[in-house]
Amino acid sequence: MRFSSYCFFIFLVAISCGQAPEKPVQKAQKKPVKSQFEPSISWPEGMAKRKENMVLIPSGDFVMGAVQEGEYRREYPAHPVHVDAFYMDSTEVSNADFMEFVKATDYKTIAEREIDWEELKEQLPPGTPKPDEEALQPGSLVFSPPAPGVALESHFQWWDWKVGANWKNPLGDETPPEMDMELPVIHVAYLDAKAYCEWKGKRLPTEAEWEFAARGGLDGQRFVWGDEDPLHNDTLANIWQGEFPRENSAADGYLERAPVGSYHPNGYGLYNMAGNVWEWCSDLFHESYFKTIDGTKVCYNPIGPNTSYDPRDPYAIKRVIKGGSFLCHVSYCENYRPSAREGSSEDTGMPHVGIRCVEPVKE
Ligand SMILES: [Ca+2]
Ligand SMILES: [Ca+2]
Repeated sequence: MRFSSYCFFIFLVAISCGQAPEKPVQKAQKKPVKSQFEPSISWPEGMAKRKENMVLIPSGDFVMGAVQEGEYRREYPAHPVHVDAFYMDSTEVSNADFMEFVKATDYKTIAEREIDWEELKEQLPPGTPKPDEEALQPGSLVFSPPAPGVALESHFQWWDWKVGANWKNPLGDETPPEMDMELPVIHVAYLDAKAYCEWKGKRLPTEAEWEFAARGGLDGQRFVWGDEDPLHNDTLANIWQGEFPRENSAADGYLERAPVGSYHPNGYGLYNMAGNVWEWCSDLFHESYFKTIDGTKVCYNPIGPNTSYDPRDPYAIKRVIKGGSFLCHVSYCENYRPSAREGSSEDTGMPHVGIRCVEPVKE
């Protein structure tokens, strides 16, 4: 078991509105990425378009990746992809959903387990000194806005390791607050998310499934609702308004998480595919994965690369996360676009990363 939550703390490596910006803040007109590919969507006949809290995502072809110039390097090149039909949870997994799982199984998330130094040091460069015992107690990372005047050259300045932080106690308070069961579960690692989905008889989406579903039938658009920039409309998604990471006006109604099912759903009836909390996918994260794909042919149901590599954090094994979170703002990152893709260490829970499951369509 890796414990890269702690590696993350040691090496000052972060995700999300949590990574160094790769492109300048600018809202200039950008040119569309050219594609000769014609998208298509086909609804399977005789399939229920809804079941329980899931919606049917039809099979279809789409252009995966950046829809215009100027996005992050890892979103290029855009390429044609086909995904088969599947059902997807219409909302992020809530605390109530996760509580049901924990009560039935006595499951402990990784953030609730002791950190084994012997295991941890295998993931660290030789000679890394053993940290204080306190730092090896169960915990997770919490968002902590830096004080005025502090330079912002490192995202380390807004992430703190907090003993006792976990999905039931997001800030690691001495007296945990009463849980809001309608909020999306957080501080869950990929391995926790996978365990939850499997218990439900479901699985995590592939990155291709997630992105196809997020587009909601609007192929070639920058956002899940179309082209309107959420900088100019506070009703579209739960993201950050103001100057990241110090000032959040919460003009969209939420400083942190919004209840699952908030805001308008996308074209398939999926809520919060942009913002609120990131969502785990099953694919390993490789920064250059798209460059290895033959874009002259349609790629059928891709499941991602065989290896993980993030040049910003080369020691970690990462999985793809999609959708961005309440911490995303274009002044630092713009990860609430459906083509945006990030990697997060598979054994690391974060206060802005959650879960959404899918289920195959049984013929
Ligand atoms: Ca917000
Ligand atoms: Ca989300």
